[in-house]
Amino acid sequence: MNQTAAQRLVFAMLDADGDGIVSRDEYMARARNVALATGRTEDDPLVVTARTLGERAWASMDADGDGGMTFDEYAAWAGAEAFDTVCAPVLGALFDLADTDADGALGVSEFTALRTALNNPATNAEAAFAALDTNGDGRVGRDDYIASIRAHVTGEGSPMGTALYTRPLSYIPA
Ligand SMILES: [Ca+2]
Ligand SMILES: [Ca+2]
Ligand SMILES: [Ca+2]
Repeated sequence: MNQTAAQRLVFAMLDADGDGIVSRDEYMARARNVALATGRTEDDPLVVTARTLGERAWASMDADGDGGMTFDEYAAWAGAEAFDTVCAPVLGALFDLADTDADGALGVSEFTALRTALNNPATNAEAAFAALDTNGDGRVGRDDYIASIRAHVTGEGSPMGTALYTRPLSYIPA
């Protein structure tokens, strides 16, 4: 999968209502939805961190500040540097919300809760977990998770990214 195709899949996930624009509300709902899915309250320090990093990421992505991000705006922004400075901290913060025992790893149910809260079908999340859990110990580490998404968005190719973002043949839009 080339980088543009990979970015289109990520953009489609961010654009929850499918209108072709990622709104600020759609983006900020991500941290809120993960917090809800993991039973955390708004004043949980990890939730506050995720929200703060999300707001910072949004300010960086919505370059013209009109409250919406088109695919062209996203594609112009996305890349290795944006990932490392902006996306990786957000993904790490969301991972931490799902890591209820704070041991730096997620089991399949925690991972699926995280990714379904982020708009991925459960079957994709389970396939992504299997692709990432290469030693089969039933756990996925924080660094491996972030590195696999980085490989996807920078076009290096990521079995986990392909499993996570590609819609299954049976996918029927809601
Ligand atoms: Ca939208
Ligand atoms: Ca914009
Ligand atoms: Ca854990």
